[in-house]
Amino acid sequence: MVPVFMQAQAGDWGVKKVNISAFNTMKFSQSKIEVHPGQTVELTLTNESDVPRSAMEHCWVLLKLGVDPVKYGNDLVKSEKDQKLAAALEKEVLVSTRDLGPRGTDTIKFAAPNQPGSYPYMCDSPMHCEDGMRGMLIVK
Ligand SMILES: [Cu+2]
Repeated sequence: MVPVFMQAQAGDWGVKKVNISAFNTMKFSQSKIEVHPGQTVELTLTNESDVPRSAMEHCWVLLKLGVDPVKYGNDLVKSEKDQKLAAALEKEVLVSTRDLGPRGTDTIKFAAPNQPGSYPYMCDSPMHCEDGMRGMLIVK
């Protein structure tokens, strides 16, 4: 139960601007982002790669609380031949950028979840998350 005086503050945090670079070392430039419950987040992802799009794409996907990002990434590969699994996985995503080719950039604006906790984010290209392309959006 959130005290009433705290509820009144929700949404008054201002916009949190976040810039994240995606590198071909299978890392994001940030593995931790801190936001307030319900805060507006303006997130820009830039793919710093010059590897051709056919070989390397990056994106930023925010998953629901409690979803294992590595399992999600592996299931996503399997879901290419499994529509039921694909539909189930769609429900585990809160928000995502587009898939970006070399030097690509995308900005998304969304409201952070209201429920405090650590929300996993990841790149959903095959094996990228497992190889380290992930982090946590911490709502507190
Ligand atoms: Cu990636």
